[in-house]
Amino acid sequence: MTQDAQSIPYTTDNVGIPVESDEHSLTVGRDGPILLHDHYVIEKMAQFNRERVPERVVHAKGAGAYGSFQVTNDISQFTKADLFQPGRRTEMLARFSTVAGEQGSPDTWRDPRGFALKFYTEHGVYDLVGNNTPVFFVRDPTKFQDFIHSQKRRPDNGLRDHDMQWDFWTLSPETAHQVAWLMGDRGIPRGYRHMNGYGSHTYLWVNGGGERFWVKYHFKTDQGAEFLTQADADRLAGEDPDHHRHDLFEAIAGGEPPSWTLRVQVMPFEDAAGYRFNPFDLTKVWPHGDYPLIEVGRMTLDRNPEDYFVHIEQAAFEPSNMVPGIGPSPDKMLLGRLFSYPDAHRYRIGTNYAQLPPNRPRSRVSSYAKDGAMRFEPSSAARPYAPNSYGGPAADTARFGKPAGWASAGEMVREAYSPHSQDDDWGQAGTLVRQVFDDAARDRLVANVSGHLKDGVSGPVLERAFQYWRNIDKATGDRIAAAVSG
Ligand code: HDE
Repeated sequence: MTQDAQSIPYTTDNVGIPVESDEHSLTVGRDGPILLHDHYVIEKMAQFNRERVPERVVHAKGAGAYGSFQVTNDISQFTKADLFQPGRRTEMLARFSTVAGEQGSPDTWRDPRGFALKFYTEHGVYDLVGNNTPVFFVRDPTKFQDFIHSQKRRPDNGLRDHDMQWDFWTLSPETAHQVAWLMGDRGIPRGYRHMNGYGSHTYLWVNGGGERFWVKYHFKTDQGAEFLTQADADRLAGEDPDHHRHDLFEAIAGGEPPSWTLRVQVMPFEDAAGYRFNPFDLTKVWPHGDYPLIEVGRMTLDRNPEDYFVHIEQAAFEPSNMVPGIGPSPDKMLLGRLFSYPDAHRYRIGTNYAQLPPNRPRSRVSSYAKDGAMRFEPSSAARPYAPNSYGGPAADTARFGKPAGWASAGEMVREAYSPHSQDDDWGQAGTLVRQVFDDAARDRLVANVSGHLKDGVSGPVLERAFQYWRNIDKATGDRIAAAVSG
């Protein structure tokens, strides 16, 4: 024992009672039976059996850190949100993650990456829960669960299955844009510090005068966006399955805090109806030439969590946490998510999850919530009901009463979005492959896709996959078919 005995704390049980031994159960004589009243050994075994909370059903493997967001440009003409006011600095938490892998899966699998941000603002917690891609596979939440099922493990053999992945993708052409992203270089970032983040959805901003704007968030890494080749990723999956978690933790511990510059695209509220693409379709981007990027500020992550489970495993990010000046948009995927995340948190970490250290606001809570398992904050009101005449909280509708929303009307239907003039499933994917990828990136795309298709994809699905890629870009599709059939 190197430290002097005085400085080492004595072992206690969970309620602080000094224990008699770290190594020996209580028995009758040295060789006799263990006694039921050995409270400490029972506490240790029972606690051990209850260490796990359900892992996230998607985004189970990740890493996170605390930091702050500093506004560097005056964008108050677009939003009254407290954290985006000139000069404001806001404490925050970020968590990055893969999507399909379980908690023990390798960081370097090909997958979109979660880019979840929690801002502790003066008006409550604001969560922006995005990915490292500006688009997503599907555009209706009804298909999300099916999509995820096609990417994870089959119920019959418990195995992932490329045939199943391509069966879903080729039967759902709206996936083309995100699949082109996924199978390209951005499908395996070199590390969490070396990838961009996006809000992905279109959100609504409201300024102090009540004017509304549609916005898209872009967090550009200040470390430079870099990727891993499939071969490097496969090697690292074996050598260092926690490669990205290592990298983030050690960079911060080593005094190299990563940062990202936030810029937004702002669309005037009235432009949405006539825009050439459906601005609320999550499978589409807004070309930057249409709505250029405007700088907002910089997020810097400079503090590792002191306890991974407490601060990262129990972090509860929810797109429904939108503060005054920020609202949803008609994006059906976003609207679906507004229900799903709080539901997931109540199931995974309990009804009072908002009181846990990573989730609790830094600003005042004056809600009428009370009781529930593991509650440790007193209720805000001795008489927990509204309206009430005993000084309980009352909504300030003069300041916060106008919902951030839009007009809506029509019959109840189950149909796709109304198409805008240039809406289709292949165009933007083709633009990505032909104009954003260079020759070397296209070569790697062909190698990545053909390598994936060769691994277990059956005849009919394979033919559909070749046509899927030809619909995206004929030359690339032909190259993929030749590489697989070659
Ligand atoms: Fe998620 N997603 N998601 N997702 N998602 C979850 O919430 C869901 C989607 C994203 O680090 C879950 O707490 C639905 C898009 C991230 O803790 C769950 C739909 C985007 C994280 C859930 C989507 C995301 C999650 C699982 C379709 C990028 C991890 C555990 C309507 C814009 C956050 C949990 C963290 C986690 C639901 C689609 C990003 C199941 C229903 C699109 C970064 O509630």
